[in-house]
Amino acid sequence: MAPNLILATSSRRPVWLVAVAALLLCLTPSLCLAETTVKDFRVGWVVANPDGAFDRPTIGVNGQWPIPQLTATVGDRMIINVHNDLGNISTSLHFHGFFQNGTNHMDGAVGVTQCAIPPGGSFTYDILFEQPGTYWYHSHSGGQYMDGLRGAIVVHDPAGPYEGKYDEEIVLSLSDWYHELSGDLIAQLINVENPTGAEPVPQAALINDTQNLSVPVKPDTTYLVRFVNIGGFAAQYVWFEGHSMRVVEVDGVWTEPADADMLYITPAQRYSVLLTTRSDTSANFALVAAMDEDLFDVIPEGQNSNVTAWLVYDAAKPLPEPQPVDELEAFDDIELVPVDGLALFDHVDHSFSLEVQMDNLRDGAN
Ligand SMILES: *[C@@H]1O[C@H](CO)[C@@H](O)[C@H](O)[C@H]1NC(C)=O
Ligand SMILES: *[C@@H]1O[C@H](CO)[C@@H](O)[C@H](O)[C@H]1NC(C)=O
Ligand SMILES: *[C@@H]1O[C@H](CO)[C@@H](O)[C@H](O)[C@H]1NC(C)=O
Ligand SMILES: *[C@@H]1O[C@H](CO)[C@@H](O)[C@H](O)[C@H]1NC(C)=O
Ligand SMILES: *[C@@H]1O[C@H](CO)[C@@H](O)[C@H](O)[C@H]1NC(C)=O
Ligand SMILES: [Cu+2]
Repeated sequence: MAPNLILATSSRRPVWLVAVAALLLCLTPSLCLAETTVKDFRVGWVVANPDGAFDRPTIGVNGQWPIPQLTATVGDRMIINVHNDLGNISTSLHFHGFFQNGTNHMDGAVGVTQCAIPPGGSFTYDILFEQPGTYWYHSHSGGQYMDGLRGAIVVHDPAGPYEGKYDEEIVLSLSDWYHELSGDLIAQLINVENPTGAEPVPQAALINDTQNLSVPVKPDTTYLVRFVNIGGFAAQYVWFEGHSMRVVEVDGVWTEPADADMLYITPAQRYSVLLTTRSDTSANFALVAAMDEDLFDVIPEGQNSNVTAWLVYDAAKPLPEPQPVDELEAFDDIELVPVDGLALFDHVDHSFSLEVQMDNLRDGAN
């Protein structure tokens, strides 16, 4: 579509020029809804304690943590002026799941597609949201996002197949929390003392970067619940007590509705589900996320591997302790069918084999 092309190639054009272009597009009514938002993000150290253990240095935006959710509609453009106020380390932002066609230098992968933003430095990200769905953004400098620089992105889709089929939207992040800073964790990971490459194990699971979250809901209401795992290592099983889910999106792709009782969501993965609430408000219900313990080499003492949130129908009623489930058996995502109906390619023209091996370096580090 012409308007998208104009905006997509505009990263080096002044904002006023884009504004004039947008104004001209308003002559075609359906195109004039696209918005350009300008944000200033000062990335700096704050202190946070999301698992109730102790305060630790955490990376926030404009003095706040968790960092803000980015919300847009397909066609919107967002200009984010990032200033590195961290003082002692460099940073970057990566917008996970976006193709960045023609804007590779804004992809945030430090040392691969862009230089790091040094302490005291600035960089402007200019993002055109052309893909609908649930995404996230995070630092792509070392393992730094595990220190907190990670948040959800939602791109609304007025032409989407579920438009009008739900009443409200709920965005929930899943993540893992470490008591040590990422620099120390990476040093443990890539180390001669760790020849198997076992990853450091997180101390706690979090929902929305906290524990014991209340999610207010209304009866007889259908919600589009968007889950995004913004964690560093742990995949999580997720389920609602007393409610079932219909999966409708995975990783920015709309799917035919698929019934699910439990999801398995790996770091960086996203799922949207339709959830219809009950008609009566006589009780509240737990929503549980459980880290997949099979990934862990050791279980740290006092680890909070399960985190609970609640669908709160009535804040005056108790928040029930979740019941243990017999088996962690998640929905099989191979069953999902994309709504776009694109046919599979039927044959292979060229194949290349790559042999990948996890091995030790000459100094003994994995
Ligand atoms: C969440 O609730 C549990 C159980 O009451 C408690 O141990 C934990 O400290 C709470 N978490 C936070 C962050 O307050
Ligand atoms: C950077 O500063 C933070 C906050 O003061 C501190 O906790 C951290 O250890 C420092 N990191 C490095 C690599 O110097
Ligand atoms: C990327 O953008 C170019 C130039 O606008 C276009 O020709 C190409 O089809 C795009 N590629 C994809 C995969 O969308
Ligand atoms: C959960 O976090 C998202 C931001 O990622 C926010 O939009 C939402 O309001 C939060 N939900 C609750 C119930 O606090
Ligand atoms: C987390 O929940 C699962 C499912 O109920 C249970 O099997 C597991 O024991 C729980 N883990 C902990 C540490 O309580
Ligand atoms: Cu990512």
